[in-house]
Amino acid sequence: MTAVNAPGSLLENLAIELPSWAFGNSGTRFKVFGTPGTPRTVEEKIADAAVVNRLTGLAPSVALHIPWDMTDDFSALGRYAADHGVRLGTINSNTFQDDDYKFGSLTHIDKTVRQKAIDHHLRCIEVMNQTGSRDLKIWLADGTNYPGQGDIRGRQDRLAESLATIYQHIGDDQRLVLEYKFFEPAMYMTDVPDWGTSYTQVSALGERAMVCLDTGHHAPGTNIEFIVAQLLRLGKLGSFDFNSRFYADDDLIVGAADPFQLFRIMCEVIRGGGLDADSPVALMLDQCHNVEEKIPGQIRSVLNVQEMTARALLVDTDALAAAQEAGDVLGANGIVMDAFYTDVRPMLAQWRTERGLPADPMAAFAASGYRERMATERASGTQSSWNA
Ligand code: PSV
Ligand code: MN
Repeated sequence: MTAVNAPGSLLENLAIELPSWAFGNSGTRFKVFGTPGTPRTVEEKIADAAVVNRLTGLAPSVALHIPWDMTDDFSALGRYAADHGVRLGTINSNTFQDDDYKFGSLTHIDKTVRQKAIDHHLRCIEVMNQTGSRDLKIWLADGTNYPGQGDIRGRQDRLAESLATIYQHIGDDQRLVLEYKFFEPAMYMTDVPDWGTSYTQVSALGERAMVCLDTGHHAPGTNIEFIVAQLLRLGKLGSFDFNSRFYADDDLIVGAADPFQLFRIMCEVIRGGGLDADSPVALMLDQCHNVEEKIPGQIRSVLNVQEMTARALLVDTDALAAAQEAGDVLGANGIVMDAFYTDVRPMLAQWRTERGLPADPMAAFAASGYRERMATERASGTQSSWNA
């Protein structure tokens, strides 16, 4: 077995995409707190994301949100990102902040509103053509609050029709990934609430349409690693949005609420080939840092994913298979728990040092003076937030 930290280990393949919106201000329904030095432009968000990559070697790409990150020249933005050592990744569409979408977007009963939402996605594909992005990620706020408010079946049919129109414009090297979420903002019925609905809808489209699994979008107690295993088995797991939750869609730092769950998910990712060199699975973060600092928040997040991946790679799979075959329940469980309880942090510090990275990226960021420099340089202007 290759050592977890040896060259050639699957750990080398770990790449985590950062969301541009994690670097802007965010909050709850009650308050959005600003932080000194928060980016004011998409370029500044990319510059901050590049710092995370420079210090960890784990985050080579940045996802954009349209229209939040709209700019005149996406080719130039791509060059800007490359100059900072990162590339532009997934393009996220936004059909949830326009009055026309009050009763839905791709599912809306009014054809003109549906067409407007479809056109927005076609614009996103044009952006992808300029940025060289592979994935169009669709998350819909569509749903209803009261029984009877909408025709559940009719909305599914319209969704299928709208997605088919968008999918026709997806290029040969591009993909459409459909994210599901069980509630919010709609409270009674969400049009894409679960992996089964997303799977059903993308399966009808074709090979280049896949499911996006956001770890925060499940009911409490859901066995997420089972869904991971199933989607990988079906060849339809396109991407992850990593974050963690205590109560609802909390968008907290991945691995903060339940590192054991993240470990179990990474075990299934590895088991299903999700870390192999030719894997179609994109690992992304979808988080918001409401009260903590944003850049260290993102550094901590990618390190958490790396830590749980390293622990998952420690599972002695041969011994586990033997224990399973022998019906050795506690032996099998012990093998998994041994891996989970192993402190891999010294080994990962060494992994970083060998690659010319700081052994402690959190300390390196604190000592870099970047935070203080940005607070001065970005003192004026309007800080980015959840708006266009
Ligand atoms: C809303 O729940 C959400 O967090 C979805 O998870 C999307 O991925 C994200 O916003 C960006 O649109
Ligand atoms: Mn998400």
